[in-house]
Amino acid sequence: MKDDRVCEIRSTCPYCGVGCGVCLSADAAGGLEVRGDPDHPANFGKLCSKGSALGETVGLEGRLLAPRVGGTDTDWDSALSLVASRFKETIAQHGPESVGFYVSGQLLTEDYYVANKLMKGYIGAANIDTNSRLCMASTVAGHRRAFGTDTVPGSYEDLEEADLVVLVGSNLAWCHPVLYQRILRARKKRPEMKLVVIDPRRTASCDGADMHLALKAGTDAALFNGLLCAIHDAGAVDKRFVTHVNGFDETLAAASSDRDAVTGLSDAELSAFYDLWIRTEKVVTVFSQGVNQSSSGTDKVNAILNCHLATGRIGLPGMGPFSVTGQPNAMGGREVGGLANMLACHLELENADHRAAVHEFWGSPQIAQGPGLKAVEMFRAAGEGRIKALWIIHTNPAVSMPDADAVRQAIADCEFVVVSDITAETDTARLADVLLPATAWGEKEGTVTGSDRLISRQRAALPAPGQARPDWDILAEVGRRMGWYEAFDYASPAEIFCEYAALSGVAGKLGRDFDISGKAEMDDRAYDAMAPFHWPQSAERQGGRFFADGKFYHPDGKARMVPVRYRPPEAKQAPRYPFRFNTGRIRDQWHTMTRTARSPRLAAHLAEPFLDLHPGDAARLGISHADLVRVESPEGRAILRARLTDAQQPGDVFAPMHWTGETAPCARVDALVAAVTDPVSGQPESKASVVAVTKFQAAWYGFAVSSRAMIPRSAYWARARTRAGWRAELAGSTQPEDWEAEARALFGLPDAEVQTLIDRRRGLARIAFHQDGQLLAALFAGPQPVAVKRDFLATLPGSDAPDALTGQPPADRPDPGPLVCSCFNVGLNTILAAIEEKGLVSVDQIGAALEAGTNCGSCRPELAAILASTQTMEAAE
Ligand SMILES: Nc1nc2c(c(=O)[nH]1)N[C@H]1C(S)=C(S)[C@@H](COP(=O)(O)OP(=O)(O)OC[C@H]3O[C@@H](n4cnc5c(=O)[nH]c(N)nc54)[C@H](O)[C@@H]3O)O[C@H]1N2
Ligand SMILES: Nc1nc2c(c(=O)[nH]1)N[C@H]1C(S)=C(S)[C@@H](COP(=O)(O)OP(=O)(O)OC[C@H]3O[C@@H](n4cnc5c(=O)[nH]c(N)nc54)[C@H](O)[C@@H]3O)O[C@H]1N2
Ligand code: SF4
Ligand SMILES: [Mo]
Repeated sequence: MKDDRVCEIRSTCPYCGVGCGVCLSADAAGGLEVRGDPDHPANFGKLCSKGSALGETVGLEGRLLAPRVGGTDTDWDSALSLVASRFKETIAQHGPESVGFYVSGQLLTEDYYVANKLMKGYIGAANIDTNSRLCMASTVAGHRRAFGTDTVPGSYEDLEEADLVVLVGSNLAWCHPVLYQRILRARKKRPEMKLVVIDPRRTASCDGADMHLALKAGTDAALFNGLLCAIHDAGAVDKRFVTHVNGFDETLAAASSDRDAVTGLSDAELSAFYDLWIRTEKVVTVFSQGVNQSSSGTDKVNAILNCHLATGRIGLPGMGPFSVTGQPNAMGGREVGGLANMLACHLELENADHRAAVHEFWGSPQIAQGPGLKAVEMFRAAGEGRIKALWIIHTNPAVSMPDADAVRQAIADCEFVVVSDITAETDTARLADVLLPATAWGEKEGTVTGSDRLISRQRAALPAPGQARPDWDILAEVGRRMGWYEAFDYASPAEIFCEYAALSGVAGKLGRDFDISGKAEMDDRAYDAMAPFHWPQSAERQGGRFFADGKFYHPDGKARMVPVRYRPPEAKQAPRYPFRFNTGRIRDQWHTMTRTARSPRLAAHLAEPFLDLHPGDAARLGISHADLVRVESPEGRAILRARLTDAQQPGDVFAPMHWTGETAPCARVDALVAAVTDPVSGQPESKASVVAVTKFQAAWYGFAVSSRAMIPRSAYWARARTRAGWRAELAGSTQPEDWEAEARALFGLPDAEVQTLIDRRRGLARIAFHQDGQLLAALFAGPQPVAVKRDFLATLPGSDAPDALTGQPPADRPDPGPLVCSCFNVGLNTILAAIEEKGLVSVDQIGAALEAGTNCGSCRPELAAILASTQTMEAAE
C-alpha cells in the first residue's frame, strides 16, 4: 500500500550506499520524524532499522558546537585563521607535499568538490585521500582496468529482473538491507529466481539463499578463475561480444593455471555453482568488502568482471557485475575525484590532457602532477613527520584504519592536526589541535550518489546548532584565507554543484562518461527542487546502463579482460597466530557508532562487541559461550566476548569493527589488523589478519545499568545506550577491595542511598542505588559471567524497582529477551513463545501475530533463522 501522507522535506538517508529517500518533518522541540519516501527510486518508501531510527540520533547531546583550539572553545575567526596560516606556513617551508587531507565517502559531493579543488588545484599536490580507500579502492582500480572508467554498469532494477543473484563477500541483508529486501520480494513473485551467497562465514544473507558457498577466506579469484574456465569449457563464451574485449586468451590461460588452487569447496559445490551461473543468462554478481578489502582485492574484482565480459552479460536488464557502495556518497566521492589518484569527473591524474583541462577550467595557479599519498601511506607519513599538517574530515581513522594504535600515535605525533566532526569526543577528535564543528545530516544541503549512479539531494530540516557550519563552507573559507579568494567564493552548495556539472561537460567533451552538464545551469530554486536522477545527464545522454553496446573507455574503445592468479592473504597463519581474523559489520550499528549508538533501539540488537568462533576451536581452547577472550595479533590486542557458532569455519574468527575508545576501549579491532594493502589499489586487507585467541582470565565479571553515563575503569568494559539510560558489561583482573566504593565510583554516586547483597567469600556482589524511591543504578558482579536478565534490567533505571537486586523480572512481567525486531521492539523470548503457542510456521505469520519484521524487514532473516532452529528442535524431539 502506498503511503500518501505529504512528504514535507525530501532527503536521503545518511548511512549506506543504497541511498534511500526519506521524508522529514521537524517538530518545534528539535525532534525529527523520518519515514521512507514512497516516490524515491532507491527504496519506494522502505527503510531499514538504521534509517527508521534516524530520529533518535539527531539530539544535541555530545555534539561539537563550537570551534576548539587546544581543547578550549573559541570563535570561527580565530580557529580558521590558525588553520589557514599553519597550512600556508607549512607549505611555504616544506612544500605542498608536506600537508594532507584525509576525508570521507560520507561527505556530500559539494564538500568533496571543494576539498579536492583546494588540494589538487591550489595547494598543488594530490595528498588528499579518503576512507573510500578502505572501502571501494579495489573496485575503482578493477573497473578502471577492465572498462577504462570507474563505472557501475547497471541499476537496482537489475537485481529484481535477474534470474540469479550472486552475493560475493557481501552481507547484503545487514549492510544494504533495503536492496536485499527488494531481491527477496522479487523472488517471492518469481520463485524460480535464485540467490547464491559466497562468504567464508554463514551470514544473515544466507538465510534467504538457495546456496551458500563457504569458501576458504581470500580464494575468490580462484573461484572465479574456475568459473571462467568452466564458461569456456561449456562453450558459453559470447564470441560476438568478445570482439569488444582485449586479453581473452591470456586471461583464460592465467585462469587455467589456477585450476588446482584450493577454494575449500567440494567439486560438487563448484560444479553446481558453475552450472547455475553458466546456464542462467540473467545473472547479477554483487560484490562488496569480502572482495575489496583484500591484498588481492583488485584481482578479485577483475576475476569477477572477466566472467561477465566473456559472456557479454553486462549492462543489459537483469545482468552485470554490481559493486555495491558502502557509504552514502562513496560513489559521489569517486566521481568528484576524492581519491589521491583521480581527478574530478572521471578525469585521470596520470593523463596530461586531463590535467591541463581541469587546470584551465579552474584557472588555478597549479595542478597536482601525479598521485598523492594513499590512506595507509598518508598516516605513515604523518607518523614519520613527512606530513606536517593534516586535516581529517568526517571520518574516525584512529578507530577505522588498520594498525589503529599506530595510526592513533601518528595523529598524536603529527605537528598540526585539524579535525572537522559533529561529535565532540571521538578517538580521533581527542587528538586534534583544532576541532571544527560541522553541521550534521538533517541540518545540511547537498547531493550524494548511490550505488547505481543515482544522484539525490540531502536537504536540511533542522537549524544548524551552536556555531556549526557546513563542511563545504569551512573548506571554502580556509581556501579564501589561504589567499584564493575568488576560487572559493561560494555562496551556496548550488553554486558548487553547477561548477562541478560544468566541469563534467569538459570531461564529456574529452570522451569521459561522467557528464552531468545538463545540470550546469541551475539557480538555487532549481537546485532546491532537484529530483533524483541517474547520470549521465547531458545533451547527448540521459541515464541508462553502460557497456552493452561494447563501447568502453580505454583509448581503443575496448574492454580488457585482466589475467589474474589467486594469491593467498598476506598474513600467514602460524602456530603463534593460528586464526584468520575476519572483521565486518552488524545490522544495527554504523562504523564507529558516533550516531547509531545514540539510539537505544539500535543499541539493543547487539549491545556488546564479540568474537565469533567455531565451537570445536573453542572446546580445544577451553572457551565457553559468553567467556571473555583475549585476541592478539602481531599489531595489537583486544578483549572480546566469545560467541560460539558453527556459522564460522574452524580456524576463522570474526569480530565487528564498530567499538571504540568511547564505547569499549579494549574492543578496537583495527588495533589488530595488519596494515597490508593491495599493490594496485592501496586498499587495506581488513578481513584477513592473523590472531591468537586465549581465554581472558577475569577475577570478576559484572553487568551494570544506570540512568546516567558510567565511568568504568575495569580491564574490560563495553557500554550501550538504553531507553532508561545506559547499560555496561564489565570485567576486572583483580577483585575490588570494597564493592560499594567501586560501584559508587562507577556510577558517580558518592552519596546515594544504597542496597547491597555482598558475599565476599564467593565474590558475589549486587548493589543498587535509589533516590526518592527511584532506581538510579545497579551493579551485578560475580566470579563468572553474571546470569541476570539484562534486557529487563536495562528498563529499570528511573522506575521504583524495589526488587532490582534479584536480577529477574517479576512473575507478572515476562522477559522479552534479546531484541530481534528494533522497529516494534520485539524480543527473542516473545517470538519463541508465540511460535510455540500459536504454532507459527512462517516469517509472515510471525509478522501477523507480533508485527515483528513487518516494517523495515531488516530482521526477517533472523526471524527465518529462529523459525528454522525451532523446527530443527522439533524434528529432533
Ligand atoms: N549495518 C551496517 N550497514 C552498513 C555499514 C555499517 O557500518 N553497518 N557500512 C556501510 C559500508 S561503508 C560498507 S563498505 C558496506 C559493507 O558491506 P559488506 O561488504 O556487505 O559488509 P562486511 O560485513 O564488511 O563484509 C561482508 C562479508 O565479507 C565476508 N568476507 C570476508 N572475507 C571474505 C573473502 O575472502 N571472500 C568472500 N567472498 N567474503 C569474505 C565477511 O565474512 C562478511 O560477511 O556496508 C555499508 N552498510
Ligand atoms: N577492521 C575493519 N576496519 C574497517 C572496515 C572493516 O570492514 N573492517 N571497513 C572500512 C570501511 S569500508 C569504511 S567505509 C571505514 C569507515 O570508518 P570511518 O569513516 O572512520 O567511520 P565513521 O564512524 O563513519 O566516521 C565518521 C565520522 O564523521 C563524523 N561525522 C558525522 N557526520 C558528519 C558531518 O556531517 N560532517 C563531519 N565533518 N563529520 C561528521 C562522525 O561523528 C564520525 O566521527 O572503516 C573501514 N575500516
Ligand atoms: S538501506 Fe537502510 S541504511 Fe541503507 S540507505 Fe536505506 S535506510 Fe539507510
Ligand atoms: Mo565502507
